[in-house]
Amino acid sequence: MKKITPLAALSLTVSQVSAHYIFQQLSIGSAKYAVEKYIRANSNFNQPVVELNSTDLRCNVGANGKVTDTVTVKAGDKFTFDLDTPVYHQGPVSLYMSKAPGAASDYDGSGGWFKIYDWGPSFSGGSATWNMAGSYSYNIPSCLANGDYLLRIQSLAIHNPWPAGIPQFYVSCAQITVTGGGSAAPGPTVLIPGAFKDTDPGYTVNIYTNFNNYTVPGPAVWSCGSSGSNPVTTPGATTAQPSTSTSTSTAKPATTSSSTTLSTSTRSAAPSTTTTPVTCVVAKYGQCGGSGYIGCTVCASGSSCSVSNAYYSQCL
Ligand SMILES: *[C@@H]1O[C@H](CO)[C@@H](O)[C@H](O)[C@H]1NC(C)=O
Ligand SMILES: *[C@@H]1O[C@H](CO)[C@@H](O)[C@H](O)[C@H]1NC(C)=O
Ligand SMILES: [Cu+2]
Repeated sequence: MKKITPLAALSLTVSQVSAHYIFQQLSIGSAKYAVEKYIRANSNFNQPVVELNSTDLRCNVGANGKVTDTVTVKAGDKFTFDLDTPVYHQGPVSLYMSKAPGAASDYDGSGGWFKIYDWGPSFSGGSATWNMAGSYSYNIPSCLANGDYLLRIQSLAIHNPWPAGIPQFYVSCAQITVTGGGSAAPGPTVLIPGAFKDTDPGYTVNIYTNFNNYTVPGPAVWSCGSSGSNPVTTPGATTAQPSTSTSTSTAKPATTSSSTTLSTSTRSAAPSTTTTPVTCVVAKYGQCGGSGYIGCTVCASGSSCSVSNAYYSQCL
């Protein structure tokens, strides 16, 4: 006879659900939708995901595409994620996107993810402040190719320093259809799980001791001014500064030199030289191939291009 899971254990779990927070409500422009409308509903209330190797890191526990509705957003337009309770754990908040091979509602998030923004810390007088808010707004990159995407927001809570504490990921995904965009190839992209490691300085850091600099985990931030295939720097420690570009640019391959990108970087992905590299190189863990991928396929030395699935090959 099968052993029955004690119900006591289950009810204990339920009663342990304490108030954390969750990104639960989406707005497009000034239109604010109902809670969980266009945002994938999760099954763990407002608790975090802590396992770095879990597919729950993509869109949260139980958020596997049962939301059938997808909202249309014009490239360049503003979106907002509202929380049930404002973020109150220190750590960066980041925005990611991943293009669905078909409908966003059918997509499991197994393809490549690129990052479009980080809210990192500001350091001043030996201490850091984080942008802990009840809502976070940004704009869909105006050069982004049309189609269905998952739009993912993540608060990485590092208030209980590793390894005694385990950083917590508060994540939600919205299902969007981008229209009026360009033809940029965003990158670098990463897989989730895989993008975050317990060796990342931004994961293991103790924010209470000698905390003077911070590198937000994950790939470099991509924007319409940065190439999808060259190493780019991360505007990590900037204040919230949504792109206000309204240019619905004409189709233009993302080969722009990174010389005009923001230089408020806290990351030194590549020495910033004044000369443009002759050949492209994808950093380790970056995307180097996959269906629809048109970026660089040369992996940094010490890594080689390995097929993860039909949509994604990664330098490993
Ligand atoms: C994830 O890591 C934990 C801890 O190392 C391990 O117990 C678990 O089996 C792993 N799960 C997967 C899906 O690899
Ligand atoms: C701070 O900078 C040092 C030197 O570049 C680096 O080794 C360290 O990983 C950084 N810390 C964080 C938390 O990013
Ligand atoms: Cu919490």
